[in-house]
Amino acid sequence: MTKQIVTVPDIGGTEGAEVVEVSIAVGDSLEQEQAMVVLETDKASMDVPCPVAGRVSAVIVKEGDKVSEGDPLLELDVAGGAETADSATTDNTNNSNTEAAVATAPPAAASDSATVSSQVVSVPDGAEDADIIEILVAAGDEVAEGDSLIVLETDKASMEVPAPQAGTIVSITAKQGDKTQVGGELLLMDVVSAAPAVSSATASATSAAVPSTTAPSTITPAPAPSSTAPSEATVVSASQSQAVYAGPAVRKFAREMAVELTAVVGTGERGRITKDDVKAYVKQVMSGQKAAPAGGGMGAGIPPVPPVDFTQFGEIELQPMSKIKKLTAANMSRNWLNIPHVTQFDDADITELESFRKSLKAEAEKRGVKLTPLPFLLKACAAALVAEPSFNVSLHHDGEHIVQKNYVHIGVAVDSPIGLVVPVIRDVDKKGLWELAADFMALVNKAREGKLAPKDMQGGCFTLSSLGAMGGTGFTPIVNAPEVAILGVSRAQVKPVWNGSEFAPRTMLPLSLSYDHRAINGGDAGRFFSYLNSVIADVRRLLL
Ligand code: CAO
Repeated sequence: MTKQIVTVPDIGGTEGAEVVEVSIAVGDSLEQEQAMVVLETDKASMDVPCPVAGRVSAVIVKEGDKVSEGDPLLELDVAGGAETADSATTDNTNNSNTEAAVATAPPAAASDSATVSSQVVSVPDGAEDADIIEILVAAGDEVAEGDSLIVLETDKASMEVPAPQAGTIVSITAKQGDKTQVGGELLLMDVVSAAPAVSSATASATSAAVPSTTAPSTITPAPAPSSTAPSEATVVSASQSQAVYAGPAVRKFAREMAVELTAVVGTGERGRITKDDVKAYVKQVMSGQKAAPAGGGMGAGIPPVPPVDFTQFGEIELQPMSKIKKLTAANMSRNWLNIPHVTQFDDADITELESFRKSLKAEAEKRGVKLTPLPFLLKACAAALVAEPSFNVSLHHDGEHIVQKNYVHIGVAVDSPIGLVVPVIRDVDKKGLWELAADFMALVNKAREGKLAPKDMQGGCFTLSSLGAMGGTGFTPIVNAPEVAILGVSRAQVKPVWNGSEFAPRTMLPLSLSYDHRAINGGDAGRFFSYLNSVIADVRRLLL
């Protein structure tokens, strides 16, 4: 048994590749070619396979480390005299680097006179039969050495073909959607080189498997993976779903932006995620159209619902979503994902309230207002918010404070032709029933005519959402952040209620109170709800 250090293989001359995944641990028995570590440069991700079978005795690198060719990755106990599959191990006993053949490759001939020559960039070794999925340059473009030219994709991985030298693109032979062939021409470029033959830059970008004996006018740049890595850049890491299709540069960009790629919808071919898709996702999160995950980063780890081609099941038509609908969808998911909801249910006895309301109907008509149960409920909620101020708060964005409000503005969810809107009635605690009914009617009319101004929908402390006119026995409303609670109202029904000696017919109103459990605890909610119910059951209490 000998100890061997496994080092970073030839990675196309890249310095400081990032260790993005370490998939082995001390004590693991590794097969030859088994993936151990995933490295990522700005051009490609690659699995580093184990060059020889053995047992891991030490893991030298950790995720996030930056490594270059020859740096130690791990130490292996190898059965005596085992031959390494390639140059990626160093015998610990004599520390001789078996990559000498690569390291000592003859330097390119120097030349004093710079010449411009046309160079063909061909399909990299090992990238045959890949799809050409993106052409990143056009004729006339100037590129620097290492700039990505073309993106290829096999069924396992995608890779970017880098420019082997700085130069100007002359023509593009490759076509998006084509399949690559062994040594097939991708594009032609003019390069300025110190020598007409393959330059040292080319030599460093050429892997050991692509010797510098390649015809001088043809450059076959190795995509970042070396001959010791699989022939394609493996872009699927353990932390990101196998279903994610994205190039290495996009993955790197996504990591920099803390975006979990599983949450991004790809618009490229076969759902491939492009940099623009990541940017669009970030934009949506920043503008509040998409839920920012609770953890603060972009990646909530919640996989998106995969797109479905509904035409395979029958005829469909695509209808555009209104702006309000899109905004509601974004706000609902933001609130649903960010707020730990609790919903409590109760039935309020509105028998007396209903007879009082009916007794006021004639007067309401005279005043030109419609008196539904809602203005009464608004008044009762305002009283409960005053009695239980723990509900009249918002969580401060610094995470250190609670904002206690000394005003009582209440929003009412209105189902309008353009979508769900929530106009806010101000100072509900200070207004009488008639004034509230009139304010409410005015706002509902404005909402239905699509005339609400942004200020009409701002500043709410609490929301009332009534589906009472439509039916239903209960629902769980979603808290309308930054508020911390919402009351759902369902359809009142006459029910037999035990009064201690007999069942009496009572009009019972089903209520559901959802609250943000970060701001409100169960005790507060219990007190708020029972006070609310007591006021609804006997509106004379509003005078107390
Ligand atoms: N139980 C029984 N009847 C009720 C009732 C209840 N809980 N609430 C209202 N009614 C009655 C009213 O009294 C009225 O009958 P009368 O004309 O005989 O008095 C009738 O139902 C129609 O009421 P309305 O709809 O005109 O008025 P409203 O005050 O109840 O509601 C509004 C107004 C704007 C809140 C409502 O129309 C609406 O848009 N609700 C949708 C809310 C919503 O979509 N919420 C989102 C759900 S998920 O969070």
